Amino acid sequence: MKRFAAVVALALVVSLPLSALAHFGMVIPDTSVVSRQTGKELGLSLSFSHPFEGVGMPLEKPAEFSVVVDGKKRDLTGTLAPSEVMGKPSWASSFAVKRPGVYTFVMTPKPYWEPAEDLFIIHYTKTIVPAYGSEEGWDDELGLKTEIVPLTRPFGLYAGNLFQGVVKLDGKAVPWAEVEVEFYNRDGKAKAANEYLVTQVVKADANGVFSFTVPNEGWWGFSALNEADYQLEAEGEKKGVELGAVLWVEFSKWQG
Ligand SMILES: [Cu+2]
Repeated sequence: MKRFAAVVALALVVSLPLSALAHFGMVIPDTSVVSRQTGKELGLSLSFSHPFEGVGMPLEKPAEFSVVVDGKKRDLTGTLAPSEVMGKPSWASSFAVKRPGVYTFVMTPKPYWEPAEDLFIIHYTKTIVPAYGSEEGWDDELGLKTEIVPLTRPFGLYAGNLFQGVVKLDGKAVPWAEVEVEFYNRDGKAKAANEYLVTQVVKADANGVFSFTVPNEGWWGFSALNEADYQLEAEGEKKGVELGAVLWVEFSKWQG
């Protein structure tokens, strides 16, 4: 009986590919830096996806989408328009960046019920966009339920740079937090020789600080995962909630 249970458990593990686990909330602006050259109109794409594999999931209209600059928050939920990312329902927004500053865009999705993992998923997703030469406030903590506070300035980065951040949950650093890292394989050109190369994993240290050296240019997502201290109901039962603190950062190719 014990042996049978072990075989069933093994079969379950084997049948659930690693890739099914690495969902990422995504907030991808059409430029990582706003300048006179790019113009003030910034388009943003919000989705819930498997960024390396290009497999989308439907994203319900987020509970909130906002931008924080100089400690002030502006609600942009009303600007969200239905869109499509990786063939699945997603959302698009557009924001006019009129003044210099560091603009942090934050998506708070509604809880996503994932039957395959028997839990809800909420990925608090941030992307930090500087405008017109300003860099004040790139390391601000917004006070989200969970978030990655960057220690490396999260823009103006080269591929090959080391990226560091602190994982916070309820305002406190999370020792040994697990952070998943994934490349946004937008054109599908990147190939993974095996499934471990799709999502990479790093753990924070005793102070909640994680470090990762990014190998290639493009957008990279960092997702720190923690279990919520509350449950939500699905299928008539209380279920666990995975809280993700997601940060998207663009790395540029060295020129010259
Ligand atoms: Cu998924």
